[in-house]
Amino acid sequence: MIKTLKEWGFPQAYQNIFPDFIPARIIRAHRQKYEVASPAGLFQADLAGKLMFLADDPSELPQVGDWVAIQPLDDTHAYIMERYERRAVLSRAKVGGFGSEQVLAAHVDLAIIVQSMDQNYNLNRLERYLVQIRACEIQPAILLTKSDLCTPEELAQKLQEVQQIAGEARVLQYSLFQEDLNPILDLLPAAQTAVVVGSSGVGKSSLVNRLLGQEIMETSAISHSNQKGRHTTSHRELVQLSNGAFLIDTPGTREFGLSQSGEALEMTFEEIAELADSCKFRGCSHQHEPGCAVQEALEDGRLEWRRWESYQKLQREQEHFAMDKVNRRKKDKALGKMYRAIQGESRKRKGRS
Ligand SMILES: Nc1nc2c(ncn2[C@@H]2O[C@H](COP(=O)(O)OP(=O)(O)OP(=O)(O)O)[C@@H](O)[C@H]2O)c(=O)[nH]1
Ligand SMILES: [Mg+2]
Ligand SMILES: [Zn+2]
Repeated sequence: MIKTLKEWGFPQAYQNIFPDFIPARIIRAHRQKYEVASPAGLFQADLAGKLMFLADDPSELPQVGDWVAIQPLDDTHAYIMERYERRAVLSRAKVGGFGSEQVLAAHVDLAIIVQSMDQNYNLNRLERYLVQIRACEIQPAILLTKSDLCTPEELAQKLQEVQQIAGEARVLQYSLFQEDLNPILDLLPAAQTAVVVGSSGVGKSSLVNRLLGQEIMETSAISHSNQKGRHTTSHRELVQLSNGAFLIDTPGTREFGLSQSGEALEMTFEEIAELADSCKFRGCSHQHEPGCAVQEALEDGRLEWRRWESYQKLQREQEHFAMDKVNRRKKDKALGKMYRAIQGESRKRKGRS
């Protein structure tokens, strides 16, 4: 429960924005049922009508991690009256969403990408997470779990491969049997918020429980990770560790679609961006042009084919998302126009009768 707002990282600048209500943080969200923590205690909360109607996009609705202003109804129930403006938001492309995004968590400082060192281990997928997280302007870190399932040689190799693609992101290993949690706790300063993301079964909730020192999150009885089977965690949830840091557990993601662009792709594939700078032609597509530094580096092995293919795939995906977004906006606009025209027509008719 919130003791002081400062300990919870409530931004100073928000202090006098909604003076009639109590500030609270969303700790659980399931469809439009919320649980919030506030200096006045924990509440089950519903959205006030205004918030529901004003949201022209579901991503505007409060999500786990959001700061909101509440009006208690009694000791256990409240209405969410307002949502404070968001700092960093972790989002992804909505599956089949035609260029729309889904917000996974709000006011996030760090995103820990969890991958287990069994069949879940996949560098392309790590790169996808890195790009999207960086595009959201959130600091990424990588945690390789289930290190007990690897031989020491495999472990060393995987750590090295991941270090190579991680850039400035911290890379850590973890196993349920590991005693020392300090390297992970070092990532999590008091009052900061980290979200754990990754496929189902990689051990996200087990880790959160370990860090809490309590079995709060439900975890799977089967220890192998899967991407197709049932998810154990069904909703996102925010908890506070005894060191004062916040952690958001999330259900395993099957698809972590790219929804943003910007510098994140170049940041994640630095060697490709550097090579592209020395191509002979500006605007080189790195396919068949003479003097293409990328093609040369691929031929002499300085650039890995896997990296190049992964980069191209993510780039295409970003472009598709941007295009879908433009098309969806156009369609929405056209629909809005049609709707207004129909309304105008019916008003005219009413005026006549
Ligand atoms: N061998 C081994 N098993 C682990 C480790 N960490 C977690 N597990 C097991 O992996 C299984 C899945 O763990 P969960 O924590 O439920 O996975 P999750 O990532 O939260 O999965 P979802 O909630 O479905 O997204 C459980 O049976 C854990 O006991 C580890 O370090 N080593
Ligand atoms: Mg879980
Ligand atoms: Zn080129």
